[in-house]
Amino acid sequence: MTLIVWLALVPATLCAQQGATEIPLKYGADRVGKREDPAMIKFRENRLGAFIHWGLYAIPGGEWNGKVYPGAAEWLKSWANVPSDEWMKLMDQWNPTKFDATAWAKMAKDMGVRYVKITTKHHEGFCLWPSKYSKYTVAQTPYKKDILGELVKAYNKEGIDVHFYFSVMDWSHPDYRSSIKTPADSVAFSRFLEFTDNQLKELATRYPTVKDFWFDGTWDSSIKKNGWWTAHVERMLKELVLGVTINSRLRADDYGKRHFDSNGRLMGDYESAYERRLPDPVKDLKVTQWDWEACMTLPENQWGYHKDWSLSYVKTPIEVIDRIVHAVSMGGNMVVNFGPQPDGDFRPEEKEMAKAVGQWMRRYGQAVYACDYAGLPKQDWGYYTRGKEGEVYMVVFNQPYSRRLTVKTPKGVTVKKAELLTSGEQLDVVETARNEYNISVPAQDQGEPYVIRLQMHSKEGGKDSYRDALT
Ligand code: FHN
Repeated sequence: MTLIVWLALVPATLCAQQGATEIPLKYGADRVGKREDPAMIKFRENRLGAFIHWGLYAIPGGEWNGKVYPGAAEWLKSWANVPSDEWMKLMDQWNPTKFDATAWAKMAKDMGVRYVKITTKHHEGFCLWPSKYSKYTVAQTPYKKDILGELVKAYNKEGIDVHFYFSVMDWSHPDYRSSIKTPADSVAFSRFLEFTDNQLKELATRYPTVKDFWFDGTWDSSIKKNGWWTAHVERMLKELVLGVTINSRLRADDYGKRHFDSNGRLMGDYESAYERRLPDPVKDLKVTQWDWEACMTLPENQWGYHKDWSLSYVKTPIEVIDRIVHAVSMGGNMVVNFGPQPDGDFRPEEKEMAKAVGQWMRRYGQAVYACDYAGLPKQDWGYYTRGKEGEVYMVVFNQPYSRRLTVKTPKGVTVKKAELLTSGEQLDVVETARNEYNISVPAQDQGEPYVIRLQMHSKEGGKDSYRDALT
């Protein structure tokens, strides 16, 4: 049996379906299992993305009328109870003189991200493109220009895919309802859904290179009760943009069940519930059955620009890299958030993080891009990933005092060779017990998380060199 065959068996085992009674659904999952077309494979192989949260909220940066609110800056309108017409006056100050789409794209390229998710419209309702369906857009600001269009062009020029974040919940729209209590609400909300359809069609046709729509603000009961509409949006966008991917957060089924339908099947193309958290690498292996994407902030919970980051712990670049690799080791993507300043520049902490992640990715990206769950039991030193050719990487975050890294293999699988990815230094491989090995750490301290490439062999029906204990 080849190593690849052994690895291919792992998800199949995990996928075993339980024989539950099927609930008939009109608006449930369109598919069972992962999409395997070229666009989805590209989405998956990209593995590392950046999130851009940029809107009017960047201007007050968490402060309203002299009071600093510690909550997420993009929710300030809600924290400070600011009426929409007052909030929208911020548009008069939207003039990001330092905004340079080419520089943003270069920074993303240097960081090693393969895609960028941009907030076309966040909950506040301000549109980064000149939508003809709203008066709250970049076109009505002193800046005037189509920010989204500039970014799509610049990122694509660097070979970076662009994904559109879109909040269905829109605090600026008079017809939005969080719940439907009266027939009048129902009429207003129908108008709102039509407006949303128009904006989405506009985005899909104005920017045809868009690769993904990432929906947010879909948790209200008004939307959950209109599962048909979420299924319709997915289909509509897929007809407009060939290969486009859609996150699970958009969807609700006939019974208002979100992400996974009433039969437990994923709706949309990938699970997007992992926000500021990750699956447990030992207990949550079920996530390897579907595509998924996690997103993270640098402070605990700030997506848009907040002027005072001292209010929260800010993650170090190594912690960011740890989360990226953790996600990939469980078959997911990671998206790292940026909240640009109102002047269009990035704060120094974000620039430093992007630079450090980029330096690491240039050395070790081979163990991240196009990699997947390796099917080996988790060890304390870090994470395994598996490359497209079946090669296994050990990404070492915790260097043990014993200077020995434990590797445990399934029955019949042996470790033949271990080498340091950067220099090719051969590391000792010692078989210490049945299906258990010690790999020596590199002679020199690497001073950063490093990667070891393993050469493994799987023998069909081969005999183990240890006798089964008859106990
Ligand atoms: O409320 C938003 C939040 O501001 C941010 O955009 C995140 C990103 O995943 N999504 C929502 C909360 O789930």
